[in-house]
Amino acid sequence: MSEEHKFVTLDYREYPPEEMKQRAEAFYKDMDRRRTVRDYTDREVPLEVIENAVRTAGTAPSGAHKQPWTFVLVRDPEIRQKIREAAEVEEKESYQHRMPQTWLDDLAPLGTDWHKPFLTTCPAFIVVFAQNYAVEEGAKKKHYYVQESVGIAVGMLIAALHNAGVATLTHTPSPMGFLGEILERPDNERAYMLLALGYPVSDCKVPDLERKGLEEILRVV
Ligand code: IYR
Repeated sequence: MSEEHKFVTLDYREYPPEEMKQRAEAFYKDMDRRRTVRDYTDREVPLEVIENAVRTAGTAPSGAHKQPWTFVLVRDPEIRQKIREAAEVEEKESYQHRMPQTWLDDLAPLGTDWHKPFLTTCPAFIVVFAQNYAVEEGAKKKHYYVQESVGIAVGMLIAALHNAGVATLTHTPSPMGFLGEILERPDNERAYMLLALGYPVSDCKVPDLERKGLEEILRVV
């Protein structure tokens, strides 16, 4: 163990088995109500709520604790319009020419297409950037397991927003290079995902999906 790394006592809480079970079930039931929402009102979400959700995302574990992420909260209507236009150019090309028929068939039940109105109707979105490396005093410093680390952070961000009553939509325009350009991000950052957020329209409809049961996703050996 390296001398210069300080260790502190873990703030660990053990719950009695009954409470443990109750907490696990309650968390699952609440998370099971989360659905990806495509239809938003323009109602503002309090900034403090989004800030705390991003703080939560920033608690994710990461390779060598490099925390290789940047979250850009985009509220400015002009920037959102610009991003929507650029995303729709790429998405139109993807849906019409780049995605094979099997992929389009798989998406058909979800009702998605190249139109991305939510990018301008929702009050804000977060563009998550992955830092492939760091730059310290002009020198490149290595980051590790960047995709895994940022993926975990995004999952925690979605859970944190859901917990606060904020609906989200993971959007992956492809290719995503325009996001770094419009948001003027440095060369070490690559757009990883766009997360639209807000309040669903009243009587919001979502696809009637079923989730795989535990017997399909868990093997105990
Ligand atoms: N990138 C597009 C298309 C898309 C792809 C998958 I896989 C989805 O589950 C949903 C959409 C988009 O973000 O709309």
